[in-house]
Amino acid sequence: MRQTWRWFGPVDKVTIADARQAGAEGIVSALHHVPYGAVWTRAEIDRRKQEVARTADGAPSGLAWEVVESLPVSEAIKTQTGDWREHIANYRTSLENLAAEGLEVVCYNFMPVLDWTRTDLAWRVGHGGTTMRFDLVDFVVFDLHILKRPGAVVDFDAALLDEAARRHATMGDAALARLGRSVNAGLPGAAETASLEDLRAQLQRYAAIDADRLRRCFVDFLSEVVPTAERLGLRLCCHPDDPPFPLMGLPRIMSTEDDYRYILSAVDSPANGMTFCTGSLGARHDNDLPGMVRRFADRIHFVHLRNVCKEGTATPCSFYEDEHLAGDADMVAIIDALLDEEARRRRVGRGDATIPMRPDHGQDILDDLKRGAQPGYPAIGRLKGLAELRGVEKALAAVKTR
Ligand code: DNO
Repeated sequence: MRQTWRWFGPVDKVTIADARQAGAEGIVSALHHVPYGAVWTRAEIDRRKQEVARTADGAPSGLAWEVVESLPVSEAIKTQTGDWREHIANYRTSLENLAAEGLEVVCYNFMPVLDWTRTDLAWRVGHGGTTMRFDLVDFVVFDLHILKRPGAVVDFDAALLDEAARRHATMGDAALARLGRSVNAGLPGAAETASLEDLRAQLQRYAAIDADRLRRCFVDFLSEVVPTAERLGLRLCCHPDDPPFPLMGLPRIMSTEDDYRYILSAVDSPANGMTFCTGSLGARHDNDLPGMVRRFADRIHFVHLRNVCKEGTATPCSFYEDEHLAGDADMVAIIDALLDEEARRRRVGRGDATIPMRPDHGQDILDDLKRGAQPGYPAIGRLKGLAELRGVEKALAAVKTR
């Protein structure tokens, strides 16, 4: 696999030089400053390429921007309202521009309103470092008592509502404010600190959109952009819902094996692929991760390797982000299946036989605790994850060639 590393651009407190020292071979990035729905121009794409190509002292970094994460799909497109047709045309233009600048792999997601969602961005783990956590009870407290979403009570059973009421009674203003900030961090545009009012307005946009309707909007979007991607030799790859279940009454339609099967066959093209995120998909017991790698193998264009530890056997459940080789997912079996797919692609002469992967997230350890990088994207925690994953890959590859 190609060992890549996510970089958020010059604002990222983890530098390109750090990525190089961590052993990354390529960079995953996006034009985070461009508003959703607008065109990514060649000039802006080129600027990011130049930023990746050099370290802060001007020396060549030896790294290139290899994967786009994400080219965002606007809420207008997802709901087919407002300027959605123009946004789709712009999406196609952005794909043209990315291809002209030499990029081939484009990750995106189709989650309404929220991107990833956690209730604690710095949950203390046994070794003294911190990690991100989704606590279902805290989330219910947020939904009922902070967001005060009308009708939220019908989404939860009596036992969970009781527990949330008890938890809420123990929480002071500071704890509630912190919870609100943690959930907000996963909202697109979180940098502009989306307010609760904005969130309520966004939810309102989805009042008449159920899972079936959202799925139709998704297929319509893909029918428009996948032919362009195919013609340009691009590989689009949809990231799964994180977490993989509905939140705040919003439908989520990329959470399970059936969800992916439906979307990949609805627009059946190699350009319509999957970002295989073990951490997101791994937060459900009914997702058989190594089996899914084998069944979707030829459409996996990008891989996020991360591991969660689930608490409870139901969906939804609480979970926290464990170390890359700890947690519930059988990382060795997953990497084994990915290496088999790479070998198969090489046998059939596919140009994309080396699949880009990145160590997804990492716990904050050692100096990470002082650096204040993007939530989930510390330098040392990810370096450690990448080192462990690289070791697994190397060992499995050696066994396979024996
Ligand atoms: C979180 C990430 C997601 C991902 C998007 C892809 O850390 O995995 O935000 O980038 O969902 O579109």
